[in-house]
Amino acid sequence: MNNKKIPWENRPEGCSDILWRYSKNPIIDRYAIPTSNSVFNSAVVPYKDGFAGVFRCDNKAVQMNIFAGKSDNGIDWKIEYDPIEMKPGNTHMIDSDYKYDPRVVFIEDRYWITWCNGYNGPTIGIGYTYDFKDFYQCENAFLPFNRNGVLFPKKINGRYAMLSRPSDNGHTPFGDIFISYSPDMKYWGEHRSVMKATAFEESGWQSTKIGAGPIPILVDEGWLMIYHGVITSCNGFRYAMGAAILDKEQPEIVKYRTRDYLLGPAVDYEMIGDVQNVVFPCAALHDTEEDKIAIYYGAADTVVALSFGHISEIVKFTIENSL
Ligand code: BMA
Repeated sequence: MNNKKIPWENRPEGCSDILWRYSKNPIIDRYAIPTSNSVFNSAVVPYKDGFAGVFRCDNKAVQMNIFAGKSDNGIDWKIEYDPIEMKPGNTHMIDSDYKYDPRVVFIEDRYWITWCNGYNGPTIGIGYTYDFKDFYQCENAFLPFNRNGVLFPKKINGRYAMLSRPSDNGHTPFGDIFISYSPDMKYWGEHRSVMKATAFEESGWQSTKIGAGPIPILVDEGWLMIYHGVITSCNGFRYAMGAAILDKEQPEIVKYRTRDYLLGPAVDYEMIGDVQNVVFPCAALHDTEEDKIAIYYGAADTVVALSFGHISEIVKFTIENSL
């Protein structure tokens, strides 16, 4: 990997929140490339001397696709003007009516990408790249309908592991997080339930549906998983983010899970946009030694924003405010 510092800004004076926003948010504008209507729900990783990413750019026909990008500092991004063209990976080329909400993770020798793939409805697409130039598309992980496929950064008990959220073909008024395992990134099974939406009176913000966000991070207490939770209000869905800690060896076991959200839509670019009141985390950069995390999230389905926190504080808060 690299020694590049992750983006960072100290907690503002007088703020006691566990996560705080970057003062120059949003970091990526909706018109970041000439064809885009919106750029949001995107994923970044350390790459060579800087960072690389896969970005969700909906075009002005509002067709959803994913685009590669590079950055020196993790904040200023140069996104390719053309969408990623996939070549066949571990199968012949399969249909993809649309691609959105990518996640990216380095495992063993390459960067794996998962996304919501349009194949007779949404399901989880899988691909890989070594260099963010050539991309290879593999078998879909699951049958439709499914969204929010998030890989763990290493094999667990010798198998790849992926979180996902079975859904419907529309805007899905339900949704729990499951885990599945694979020996080869092609065949997925041993599907287990991980975490459900909550009872409204226990924790309203995550009572309609939940979905994994960034790649889980290994900490002493287990896998730190940042996720989104949704409440149905008179005005429709509201997306906030929280954290959970999953067992290291058996991630289907939830050890702790926040009752309170860590960051909810509260500033203009999160509350106003193509879809109001959405914060949707898809990636995080972290520095364990410095105890820092930078979480990338889509705001109002329109732009990309950045928030910061200390890993130890998120873990402590999750344990002390657990459901
Ligand atoms: C989900 C997905 C996300 C989107 C969210 C809020 O179903 O489509 O891409 O951010 O809804 O609109």
